[in-house]
Amino acid sequence: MPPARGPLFDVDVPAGFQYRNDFISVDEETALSEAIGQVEFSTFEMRGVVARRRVAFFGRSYDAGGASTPPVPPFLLPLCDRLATWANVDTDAFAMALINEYRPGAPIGWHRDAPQYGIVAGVSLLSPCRMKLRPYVQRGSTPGGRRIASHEIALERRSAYLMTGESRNAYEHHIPAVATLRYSITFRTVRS
Ligand SMILES: O=C(O)CCC(=O)C(=O)O
Repeated sequence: MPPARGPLFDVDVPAGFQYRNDFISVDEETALSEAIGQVEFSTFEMRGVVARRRVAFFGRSYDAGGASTPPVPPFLLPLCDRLATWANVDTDAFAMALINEYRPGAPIGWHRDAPQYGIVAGVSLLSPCRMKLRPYVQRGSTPGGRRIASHEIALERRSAYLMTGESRNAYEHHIPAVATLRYSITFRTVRS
């Protein structure tokens, strides 16, 4: 049976996906981008390939290849707090944060977030992009070939999304190459 879907205004999204425009103000976007400008980014390998985006992990991260990660920096805490209120979890529950830096031409490939994580909350800075989603199937369990997206959502700059439930667990997502610099800030609850 195909996964259930939920309506979002006039956009069809998988159940459990929520989206809000203007989640942060222009001034907040400027302040966050300036602070991110001081962050040290690293390269990241996805399935053995060095990604074109760069990353900065904080808190209880399972993606840093065993390297210890610094605590979530103070400049991210008000945003974490606001997203936690929206997600209806304690701020402390968002124990992991990731900043992705997408320079022009950088995408993020199809993936489902690591199973150690629960809810994913993300904010987009500086540049819009499109997020594509499709039902997740175990790699190698279906014949090869191109699988198309079942959903496509415009993520405006200063917007936020929440991925929970079906959209988080039964779907994978991908962002095609961006045209201009984009940062995303994502927080994840961590399963103990
Ligand atoms: O840039 C985004 O909003 C998506 C980030 C993402 O999918 C990830 O970090 O796993």
